[in-house]
Amino acid sequence: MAAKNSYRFSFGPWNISTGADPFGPPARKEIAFAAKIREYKKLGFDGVQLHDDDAVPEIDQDPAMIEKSAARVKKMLDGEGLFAEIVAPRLWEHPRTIDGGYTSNSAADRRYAIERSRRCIDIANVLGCKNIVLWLAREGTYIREAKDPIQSIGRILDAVNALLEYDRNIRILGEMKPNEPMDQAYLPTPGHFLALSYRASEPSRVGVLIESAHSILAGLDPSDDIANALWHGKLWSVHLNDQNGLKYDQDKVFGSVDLRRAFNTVWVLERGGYDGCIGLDVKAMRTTRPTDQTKHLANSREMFLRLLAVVRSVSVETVEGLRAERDHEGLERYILAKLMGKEVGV
Ligand code: 3MF
Ligand code: MG
Repeated sequence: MAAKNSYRFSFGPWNISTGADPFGPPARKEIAFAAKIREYKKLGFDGVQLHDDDAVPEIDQDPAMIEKSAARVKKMLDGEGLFAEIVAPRLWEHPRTIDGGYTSNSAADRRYAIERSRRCIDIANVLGCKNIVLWLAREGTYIREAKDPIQSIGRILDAVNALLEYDRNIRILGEMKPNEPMDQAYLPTPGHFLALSYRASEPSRVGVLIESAHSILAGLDPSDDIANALWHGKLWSVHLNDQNGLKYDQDKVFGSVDLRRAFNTVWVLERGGYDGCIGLDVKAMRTTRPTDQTKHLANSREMFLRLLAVVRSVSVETVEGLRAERDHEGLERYILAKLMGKEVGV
């Protein structure tokens, strides 16, 4: 596969945050949406990932008003030379989706979740964006008995189909995560969602966004998850970040925990011909000072580009030769030496 020359980078405005966590109040002041948008170009980003209510905070108003507000955001993005890469319905913060949206036991709440997702598509259309991301945050349970697990899978498929039918041009990207906020999520990995995609009314419009930390939380290597989705021709976006073991979702700087894992992620994206945006879903550390609150984004982008240079310096012939010889120790040394940089006398 021919190497590409350049990648486009994206992130969501939620990645510039106050540092509030479940145990403590904000550590920094909230930055206005418009001010966040002005940071993108300075940081080397062109794509904006949005929730429906990032774009239109009063999401429960009349559809015509929603489109009007979205048009203002489109103007704002155009003014900065930015584009909307994805829009995601934020179903997990609304009182009517408290027990899940598509899989809620309440028929009225399920209807709300689908209606809300249609509004998200309306917003995406105004923004000129075709990618609708579904992070199924509350589609799961705290205790297994709380919902019917078989029926729930069918309900998620029904929701996907309802959205495909609502708009013939959009694509649905499942962003899967095994846990948090729920104890167990339905369809916990990209592989689960890919299986579902083939049962959708139009499988060619259903794919995935893969987040490194979510794969790690499921005990999987992000590069293998990514490879699987690339093989299916269904990797349409990524959230690169890092994660220190199995605990709450950390959204650390890309490559900051496991450089080799990040190297393999870049390798598979580059060599697998990935042509989507390099999305970053990273959080600043809680105690970061306001003046430094976008450094984690710049650092993650730089890590990607530096690892890309390393990937491109790896000789395919050398790797193939070592594979053919079954010299995995030699291959290990070759890769580690690449990651360590310049050879020094030992
Ligand atoms: C949670 C996530 C989410 C999604 C976002 C867009 C808040 O672990 O990763 O970030 O990425 O909602 O789908
Ligand atoms: Mg994410």
